[in-house]
Amino acid sequence: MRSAYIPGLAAGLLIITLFVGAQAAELRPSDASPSSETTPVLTITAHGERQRLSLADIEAVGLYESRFRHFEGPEGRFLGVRLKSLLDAYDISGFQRIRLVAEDGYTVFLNPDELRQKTYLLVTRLDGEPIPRDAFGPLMLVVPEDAEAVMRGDPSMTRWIWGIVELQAL
Ligand SMILES: Nc1nc2c(c(=O)[nH]1)N[C@H]1C(S)=C(S)[C@@H](COP(=O)(O)O)O[C@H]1N2
Ligand SMILES: [Mo]
Repeated sequence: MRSAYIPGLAAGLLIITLFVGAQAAELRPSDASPSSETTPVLTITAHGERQRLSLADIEAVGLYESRFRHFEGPEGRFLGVRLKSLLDAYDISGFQRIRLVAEDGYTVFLNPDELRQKTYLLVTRLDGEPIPRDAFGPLMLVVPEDAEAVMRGDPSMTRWIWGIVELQAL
Protein backbone atom coordinates (compact mmCIF):
# COMPACT_ATOMS: atom_id res chain seq x y z
CA MET A 1 0.00 0.00 0.00
CA ARG A 2 2.80 2.39 0.90
CA SER A 3 4.21 2.16 -2.65
CA ALA A 4 1.08 3.87 -3.95
CA TYR A 5 2.44 7.07 -2.39
CA ILE A 6 5.60 7.03 -4.50
CA PRO A 7 4.07 7.95 -7.88
CA GLY A 8 1.99 10.57 -6.09
CA LEU A 9 5.04 12.02 -4.41
CA ALA A 10 7.01 12.02 -7.67
CA ALA A 11 4.16 13.77 -9.49
CA GLY A 12 3.94 16.32 -6.67
CA LEU A 13 7.65 17.07 -6.85
CA LEU A 14 7.45 17.38 -10.63
CA ILE A 15 4.60 19.88 -10.36
CA ILE A 16 6.50 21.92 -7.77
CA THR A 17 9.62 21.89 -9.96
CA LEU A 18 7.69 23.02 -13.03
CA PHE A 19 5.94 25.72 -11.02
CA VAL A 20 9.17 27.08 -9.55
CA GLY A 21 10.80 26.90 -13.00
CA ALA A 22 7.94 28.88 -14.52
CA GLN A 23 8.03 31.68 -11.94
CA ALA A 24 7.84 35.07 -13.59
CA ALA A 25 10.56 37.62 -12.94
CA GLU A 26 9.43 39.99 -10.23
CA LEU A 27 8.95 43.68 -11.05
CA ARG A 28 9.43 46.02 -8.11
CA PRO A 29 9.77 49.75 -7.49
CA SER A 30 13.46 50.72 -7.65
CA ASP A 31 15.32 53.02 -5.27
CA ALA A 32 17.91 53.87 -7.97
CA SER A 33 18.30 57.59 -8.58
CA PRO A 34 16.84 58.76 -11.89
CA SER A 35 19.24 59.52 -14.74
CA SER A 36 20.44 63.08 -15.32
CA GLU A 37 21.23 62.30 -18.99
CA THR A 38 19.47 64.96 -21.09
CA THR A 39 20.33 63.79 -24.64
CA PRO A 40 17.08 63.05 -26.50
CA VAL A 41 16.57 59.31 -27.11
CA LEU A 42 12.84 58.95 -27.80
CA THR A 43 10.51 60.86 -30.12
CA ILE A 44 6.89 60.83 -28.99
CA THR A 45 4.13 61.77 -31.41
CA ALA A 46 0.69 62.17 -29.86
CA HIS A 47 -2.31 64.46 -30.37
CA GLY A 48 -0.52 66.03 -33.36
CA GLU A 49 2.50 67.05 -31.30
CA ARG A 50 6.08 65.86 -31.33
CA GLN A 51 8.28 65.70 -28.26
CA ARG A 52 11.82 64.50 -27.75
CA LEU A 53 12.49 62.77 -24.43
CA SER A 54 15.80 62.02 -22.71
CA LEU A 55 16.61 59.25 -20.25
CA ALA A 56 16.16 61.87 -17.50
CA ASP A 57 12.66 62.73 -18.79
CA ILE A 58 11.68 59.08 -19.05
CA GLU A 59 13.10 57.95 -15.71
CA ALA A 60 11.39 60.86 -13.91
CA VAL A 61 8.13 58.95 -14.43
CA GLY A 62 9.04 56.39 -11.74
CA LEU A 63 11.65 53.64 -11.75
CA TYR A 64 10.99 49.92 -11.54
CA GLU A 65 13.43 47.05 -11.80
CA SER A 66 13.48 43.36 -12.53
CA ARG A 67 16.24 40.76 -12.73
CA PHE A 68 16.14 38.16 -15.52
CA ARG A 69 17.84 37.00 -18.70
CA HIS A 70 16.65 38.45 -22.00
CA PHE A 71 16.38 35.93 -24.84
CA GLU A 72 18.84 37.99 -26.91
CA GLY A 73 21.49 37.49 -24.22
CA PRO A 74 21.53 40.53 -21.90
CA GLU A 75 21.15 39.47 -18.30
CA GLY A 76 21.01 41.39 -15.03
CA ARG A 77 18.99 44.13 -13.40
CA PHE A 78 16.72 45.78 -15.97
CA LEU A 79 15.75 49.27 -14.86
CA GLY A 80 13.01 51.31 -16.48
CA VAL A 81 9.54 52.75 -16.29
CA ARG A 82 6.14 51.24 -16.84
CA LEU A 83 5.00 52.14 -20.35
CA LYS A 84 1.56 52.95 -18.92
CA SER A 85 3.09 55.47 -16.47
CA LEU A 86 4.96 57.18 -19.30
CA LEU A 87 1.74 57.49 -21.33
CA ASP A 88 -0.13 58.84 -18.29
CA ALA A 89 2.63 61.32 -17.44
CA TYR A 90 2.47 62.76 -20.97
CA ASP A 91 -1.35 62.76 -21.04
CA ILE A 92 -1.41 60.27 -23.88
CA SER A 93 -4.88 58.75 -23.88
CA GLY A 94 -7.83 58.11 -26.14
CA PHE A 95 -5.68 56.30 -28.70
CA GLN A 96 -6.65 53.13 -30.56
CA ARG A 97 -3.14 51.82 -30.33
CA ILE A 98 0.38 52.94 -29.74
CA ARG A 99 3.13 52.14 -32.15
CA LEU A 100 6.74 51.64 -31.10
CA VAL A 101 9.39 51.95 -33.78
CA ALA A 102 12.94 50.65 -33.54
CA GLU A 103 16.06 51.90 -35.20
CA ASP A 104 16.02 48.86 -37.53
CA GLY A 105 12.44 49.65 -38.63
CA TYR A 106 10.84 46.88 -36.56
CA THR A 107 7.45 47.98 -35.18
CA VAL A 108 5.16 46.85 -32.39
CA PHE A 109 1.54 47.90 -31.94
CA LEU A 110 -0.21 47.77 -28.54
CA ASN A 111 -3.85 48.59 -27.91
CA PRO A 112 -5.29 49.78 -24.56
CA ASP A 113 -6.52 46.26 -23.71
CA GLU A 114 -3.07 44.80 -24.20
CA LEU A 115 -1.54 47.59 -22.12
CA ARG A 116 -3.94 46.71 -19.30
CA GLN A 117 -3.36 42.96 -19.43
CA LYS A 118 0.38 43.01 -18.79
CA THR A 119 2.94 45.35 -17.30
CA TYR A 120 5.22 46.52 -20.10
CA LEU A 121 8.51 47.88 -18.85
CA LEU A 122 10.36 50.40 -21.01
CA VAL A 123 13.95 49.60 -20.09
CA THR A 124 16.38 52.53 -19.85
CA ARG A 125 19.34 50.86 -18.12
CA LEU A 126 20.91 47.47 -17.50
CA ASP A 127 22.88 47.02 -14.27
CA GLY A 128 22.81 50.78 -13.74
CA GLU A 129 24.24 51.70 -17.16
CA PRO A 130 22.46 53.19 -20.20
CA ILE A 131 22.11 50.59 -22.96
CA PRO A 132 24.29 51.24 -26.03
CA ARG A 133 22.68 51.23 -29.47
CA ASP A 134 24.79 48.25 -30.51
CA ALA A 135 23.51 46.30 -27.48
CA PHE A 136 19.73 46.64 -28.01
CA GLY A 137 19.53 50.22 -26.66
CA PRO A 138 18.71 52.97 -26.14
CA LEU A 139 15.34 51.60 -25.02
CA MET A 140 13.92 48.08 -24.90
CA LEU A 141 10.43 46.85 -24.15
CA VAL A 142 10.15 43.81 -21.86
CA VAL A 143 7.42 42.04 -19.92
CA PRO A 144 9.09 40.66 -16.78
CA GLU A 145 6.13 38.38 -16.00
CA ASP A 146 6.74 36.69 -19.38
CA ALA A 147 10.53 36.46 -19.05
CA GLU A 148 10.59 32.68 -18.63
CA ALA A 149 7.88 32.03 -21.20
CA VAL A 150 9.64 33.95 -23.98
CA MET A 151 12.82 32.00 -23.22
CA ARG A 152 10.84 28.92 -24.19
CA GLY A 153 9.71 30.59 -27.42
CA ASP A 154 6.35 32.02 -26.34
CA PRO A 155 4.78 34.00 -29.23
CA SER A 156 4.54 37.11 -27.00
CA MET A 157 8.28 37.61 -27.58
CA THR A 158 7.44 39.50 -30.79
CA ARG A 159 6.46 42.41 -28.48
CA TRP A 160 9.92 42.54 -26.95
CA ILE A 161 11.11 45.26 -29.31
CA TRP A 162 14.60 46.64 -28.72
CA GLY A 163 16.39 49.68 -30.13
CA ILE A 164 13.23 51.78 -29.62
CA VAL A 165 13.55 55.35 -30.88
CA GLU A 166 9.94 56.39 -31.45
CA LEU A 167 6.50 56.11 -29.86
CA GLN A 168 3.36 57.18 -31.72
CA ALA A 169 -0.17 57.33 -30.37
CA LEU A 170 -2.55 56.45 -33.19
N1 LIG B 1 14.22 46.03 -32.85
C1 LIG B 1 13.79 44.78 -33.06
N2 LIG B 1 13.11 44.14 -32.09
C2 LIG B 1 12.64 42.87 -32.29
C3 LIG B 1 12.82 42.23 -33.52
C4 LIG B 1 13.55 42.92 -34.53
O1 LIG B 1 13.78 42.42 -35.64
N3 LIG B 1 14.01 44.20 -34.27
N4 LIG B 1 12.28 40.97 -33.72
C5 LIG B 1 11.15 40.59 -32.87
C6 LIG B 1 10.73 39.22 -33.04
S1 LIG B 1 9.76 38.87 -34.38
C7 LIG B 1 11.04 38.27 -32.15
S2 LIG B 1 10.44 36.70 -32.28
C8 LIG B 1 11.96 38.55 -31.09
C9 LIG B 1 13.21 37.74 -31.33
O2 LIG B 1 13.75 38.15 -32.56
P1 LIG B 1 14.89 37.33 -33.29
O3 LIG B 1 14.30 35.98 -33.54
O4 LIG B 1 15.19 38.10 -34.52
O5 LIG B 1 16.04 37.26 -32.35
O6 LIG B 1 12.35 39.92 -30.97
C10 LIG B 1 11.44 40.89 -31.40
N5 LIG B 1 11.99 42.24 -31.28
MO1 LIG C 1 9.72 36.55 -34.50
